[in-house]
Amino acid sequence: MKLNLDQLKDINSKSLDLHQVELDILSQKLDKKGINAEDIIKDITELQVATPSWALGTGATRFGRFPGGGEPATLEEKIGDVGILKQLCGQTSSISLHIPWDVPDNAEDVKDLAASYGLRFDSMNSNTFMDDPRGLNTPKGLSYKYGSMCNSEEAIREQSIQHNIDVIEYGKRLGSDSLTVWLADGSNYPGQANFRRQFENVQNSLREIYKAMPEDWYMFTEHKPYEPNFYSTVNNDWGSNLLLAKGTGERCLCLVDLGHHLPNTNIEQVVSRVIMEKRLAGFHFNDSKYSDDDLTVGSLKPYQLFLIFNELVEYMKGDDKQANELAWMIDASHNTKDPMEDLLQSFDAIALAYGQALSIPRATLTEAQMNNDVAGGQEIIQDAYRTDVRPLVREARMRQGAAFSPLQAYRELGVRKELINQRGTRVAVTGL
Ligand code: PSV
Ligand code: MN
Ligand code: MN
Repeated sequence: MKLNLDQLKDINSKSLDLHQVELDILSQKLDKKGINAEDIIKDITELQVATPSWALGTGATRFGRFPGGGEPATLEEKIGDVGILKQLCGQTSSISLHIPWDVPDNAEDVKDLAASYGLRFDSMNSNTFMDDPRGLNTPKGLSYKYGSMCNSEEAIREQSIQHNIDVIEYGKRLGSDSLTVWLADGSNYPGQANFRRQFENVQNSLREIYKAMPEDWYMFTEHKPYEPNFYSTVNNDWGSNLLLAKGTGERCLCLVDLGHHLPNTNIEQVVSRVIMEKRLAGFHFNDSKYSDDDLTVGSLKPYQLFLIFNELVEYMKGDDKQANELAWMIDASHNTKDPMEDLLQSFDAIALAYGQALSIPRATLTEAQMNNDVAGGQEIIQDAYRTDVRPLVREARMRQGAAFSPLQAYRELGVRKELINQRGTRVAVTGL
């Protein structure tokens, strides 16, 4: 399904009068701080965030699932949904696949289909946290119940290495250039496993996978302190992640998933440290109140998101660069919302936090910091956070032919209804 751009324009036209007034006032306000609104609009336009294939279907908890209908069942349909998101918000132009959930039957055809929507393939995600019922991630038929790369059995470690190599092969054919490795590996009870032995097994396995990567590929390792193992995980925090990355190779980088930190962790400081070591892969954006990644980006801790972007903007506008482009992705799944609506809200929240961080007068902030002006520094940061940059985000979208309000346009155009008409109310199990 492709949207009718004229209809989108008509919907936008209803909001244009007031929008122009708001945009002018904001531009003048920013100008007073020495900030050019046009520059921010350009930067927002360029920030493209990947859509994960597994966020397009309704998520679940272990207590149940409440799918809404019209969900994509095939990789082709998932690509179609990302195409719609791109038309609506202009902020996503790639899709990230999870193998074995998204094994392409014919990678070349799938690549062409994506290109017809203006999409490419972002990082490839391997999956050794479950045994695929079809055996697609267990080439030797062995279970990952007690871990994959950390496993005490060599054959299981070899199997998980092989699975990752298979994922690289799919990715090569699709035109991806990175592999994301998230491991569920760890233990559920004290005494179950030896921390050091597990870590060394994972480290050695990652080195084997790294050797199989093309020379222009990156490997991203993703840390997580709990779940599905609840006593210990091998890659538990950014420190372990950095150790693994450094022990693996130059092109192994640390991915930061916002839902994978213990309560009250200063994530923006983690980001700063990892950047300092030139090992930041990028992000899995989401939000959470208690744990993991199941709430919409920016829905609970928008100030934290803004502070993270503050660190990122400092890096992006600075001279001391890493060799890699940062990888931006959403990683969330929702039990009670239309997944497409949730993604549109997420893209919006990311653009807003980025726009706010771009509106910080950096030289003035540095001056306040150098003069130990504590309240002054805080004021500068808070002033940027309290600036309503929505007119800039809307302008960035409309200049690309996308929607003034993507969520409103999605509803007015009856997209979900149309998808249900086409696909029915079937339940598409896309992953977790
Ligand atoms: C694990 O919680 C995670 O964040 C990893 O990125 C997985 O690939 C993703 O969720 C999907 O389950
Ligand atoms: Mn993640
Ligand atoms: Mn997660």
